Amino acid sequence: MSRIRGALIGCGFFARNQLHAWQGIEGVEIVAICDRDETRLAETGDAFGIARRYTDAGRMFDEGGFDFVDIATTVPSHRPLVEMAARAGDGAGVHVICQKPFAENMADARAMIAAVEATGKTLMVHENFRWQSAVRAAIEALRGGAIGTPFFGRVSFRSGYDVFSGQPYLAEGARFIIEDLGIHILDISRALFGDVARITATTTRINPEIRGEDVATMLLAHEGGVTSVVDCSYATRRTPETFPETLLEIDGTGGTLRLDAGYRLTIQAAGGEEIRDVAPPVLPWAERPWHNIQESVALIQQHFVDCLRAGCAPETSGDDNLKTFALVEAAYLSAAEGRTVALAEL
Ligand code: NAD
Ligand code: 89V
Repeated sequence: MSRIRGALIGCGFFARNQLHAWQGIEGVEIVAICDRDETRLAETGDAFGIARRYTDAGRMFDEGGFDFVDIATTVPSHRPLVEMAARAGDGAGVHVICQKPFAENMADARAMIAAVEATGKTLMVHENFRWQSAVRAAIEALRGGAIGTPFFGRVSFRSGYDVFSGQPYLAEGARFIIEDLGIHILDISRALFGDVARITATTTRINPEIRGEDVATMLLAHEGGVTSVVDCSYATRRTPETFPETLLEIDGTGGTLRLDAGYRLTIQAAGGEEIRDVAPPVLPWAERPWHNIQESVALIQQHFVDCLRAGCAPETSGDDNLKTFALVEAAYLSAAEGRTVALAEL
């Protein structure tokens, strides 16, 4: 596969990061964009020099001429758009990237995975936090055995940053922090410690101006024996404000790993200590403090292209991400019913 052509649906708040990142990936061209909102469509097309523009995704798929679709809309449209992508080209389908949260419920997620699977095309969920370079450095150190076998982990995201001005829909849903942000942090825990057998969660809402929960504390029993705490808050006001950093505390049989505020990675093992600055680069189109997330967008999209070229499944394939999505559903169930939930229940 030499030149890869893509189309993007959803020209909103986050899509511009994806479009900038595509511009930096060799051999890829975004040939068409779609948004129901004509103003956003025109602004995005002009900003990125994309001439083929659609307000109707069905029409875009009918006219075709691209190998993959990058779905950057919010969750209610994910299932219809993924199924449209699978029906494209008289059922031949196109490769699909879909933003998180992948689906509204487990049944939809399973149907979407099955639809793409039937075409033999690649499906990747845009679950980018595990691709943040600081998080990646920790994942690689752990997988490389730097602290022996892990037995405890804390994966923590606590902030008071105003995410609602850029993404007003976050204040409106019955669900907020686990579905939007916790999903990333749960996925990092899975990337570090493997799949999860049971979860116990509590949630609360501190900010009276939003509908959903803005604090969640989750205890995960991983199948391999690790216990991890995944804690998320958008009600934590302190300096320094660490948005959007995920902090890590991991204890292993041979040492400890900490990823502290300011992207400082400390590994203590075998009587020694290594401290590394793992701060992400600020890409030319990026801006602080989002540069951390923005770099991970470029990295996950490069990974998708590498997988297409190599003919292998992306790390966050539909099947893989179903396990992260199940953790979200299980966490809400646990918090609602005040009990530990086995993932096998879902
Ligand atoms: P947004 O509301 O700003 O943009 C979504 C756009 O999609 C809108 O312009 C809307 O008109 C368009 N749209 C919706 N349904 C459509 C349809 N059927 N056909 C054509 N256009 C349609 O949302 P956003 O903040 O950009 O978020 C989009 C997605 O990205 C969400 O799922 C969100 O959770 C996710 N997100 C991910 C990250 C990350 O780091 N991975 C960060 C922010 C947002
Ligand atoms: O990454 C995200 O999904 C964003 C934010 C960092 C604000 O939670 O919605």
